[in-house]
Amino acid sequence: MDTLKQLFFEKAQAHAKEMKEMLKEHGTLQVDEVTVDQIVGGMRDITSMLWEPSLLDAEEGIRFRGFSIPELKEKLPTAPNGKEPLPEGLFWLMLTGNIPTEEEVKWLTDAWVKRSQVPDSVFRAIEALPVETHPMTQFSVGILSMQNTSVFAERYASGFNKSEYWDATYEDTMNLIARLPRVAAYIYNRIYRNGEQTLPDFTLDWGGNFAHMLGFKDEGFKEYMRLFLTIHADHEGGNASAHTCHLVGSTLSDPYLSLSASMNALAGPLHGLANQEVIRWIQKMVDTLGTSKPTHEQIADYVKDTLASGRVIPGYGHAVLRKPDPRFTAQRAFASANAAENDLVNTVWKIFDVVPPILSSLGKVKNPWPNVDAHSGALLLHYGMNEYNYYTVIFGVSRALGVLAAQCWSRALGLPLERPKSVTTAWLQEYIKERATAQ
Ligand code: CMX
Repeated sequence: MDTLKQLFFEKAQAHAKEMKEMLKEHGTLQVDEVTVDQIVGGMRDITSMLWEPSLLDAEEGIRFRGFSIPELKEKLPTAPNGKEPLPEGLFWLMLTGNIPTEEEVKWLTDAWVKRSQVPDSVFRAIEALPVETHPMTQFSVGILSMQNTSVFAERYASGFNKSEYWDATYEDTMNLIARLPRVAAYIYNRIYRNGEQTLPDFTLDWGGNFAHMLGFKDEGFKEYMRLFLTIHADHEGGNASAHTCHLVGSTLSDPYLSLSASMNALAGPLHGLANQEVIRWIQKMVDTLGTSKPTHEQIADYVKDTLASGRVIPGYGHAVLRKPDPRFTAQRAFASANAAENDLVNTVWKIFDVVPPILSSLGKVKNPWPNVDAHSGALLLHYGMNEYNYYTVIFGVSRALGVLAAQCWSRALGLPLERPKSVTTAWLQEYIKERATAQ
């Protein structure tokens, strides 16, 4: 058994024992209540799901196994001469709860290199799609087309013991994560580089090699990619991409089926697609105003026009957060150090000055602050990646780390099929009537 698998197995076994005892003693303890608003309003804030890799606090933002983003930046290993955390380190942390050493991260980089061979049939499946198909659709198809290599599906078909589900899930997770950068880069080069592929450089780390395969030589871009792939990896379990992976996986669909579904959720404009929408929206503003340096007043007028036309301001608002997203703040700090002169970056910062008071003045927006998607596009563009339809794919490569680490835990803890209760409006009306008569 490899080092990471052994460590995960030991942690998971101890955890499963504790969980069993907790359920035996406290299984009936009430944790939450549900209102009519929550049933109709997208199940906001209902505590009803187990998710080990990370936990979100509305005021403070995300913590991965207890560590905030600034703490991760301090504690996780970096590339040689680099300053940004390596996503390998975050995956190790999410899976085991331990901050890895440099040697452990190096081991993981090498393990992913060894597993990174992508079957040719995957490229053929992608090539069968019209080239103008959205990159997220191509990505989802690429992931799905690897499902025939699922260790979980193969072992399930031959009838394996449920105590071994975690093992096959771990194998699929490691293989999938190892292959994703190549699949994602293939799609980028297919669509935007006339099919000219850059082959992997196996001397690089996972994120650095992804940047390399996308055709970017700049060390700054590689560093940004490491930061990007770390901070987008997980945001507890209730967000649409994580929840989708969890739900699909709960039917014992294997990690390929689950991740492909998760990517389809990430591809929605209220979720991951917002990073492309932010840049589309800013570029339209810049084109309309005829300047790459809009003033605060010009931005405010443009924001009001967008709202008046019944559209949202992309990159702002959040279903859970109630403060500026620390993932936005981390990218702002990176931009201050590396791209402070860039017009687009400066426009993103001016939008940050302008949008929150306007959204607050509407009186209905619960969180007027920027989310993770408000800043990423400006930095990608700074390094020359101007194909904004592709941005969500990079988010997806990162998100795989969190949702698949969570799937390993779900199978190790033997979590059951997810099946919440739904009701009809007539049922709610009847319930309200009954409660009124009872009072
Ligand atoms: N611009 C304009 N209006 C907004 C808004 C925004 N950025 N954010 C929220 N609102 C509106 C909602 O549309 C809703 O209006 P109605 O009552 O007329 O339907 C009202 O304010 C209340 O919404 P909320 O409770 O504050 O927010 P939700 O939990 O319903 O939605 C989110 C959260 C992210 C979908 C929403 O803020 C939004 O649409 N933001 C823009 C898209 C975006 O940036 N998404 C990325 C989120 C991060 C990610 O998942 O990647």
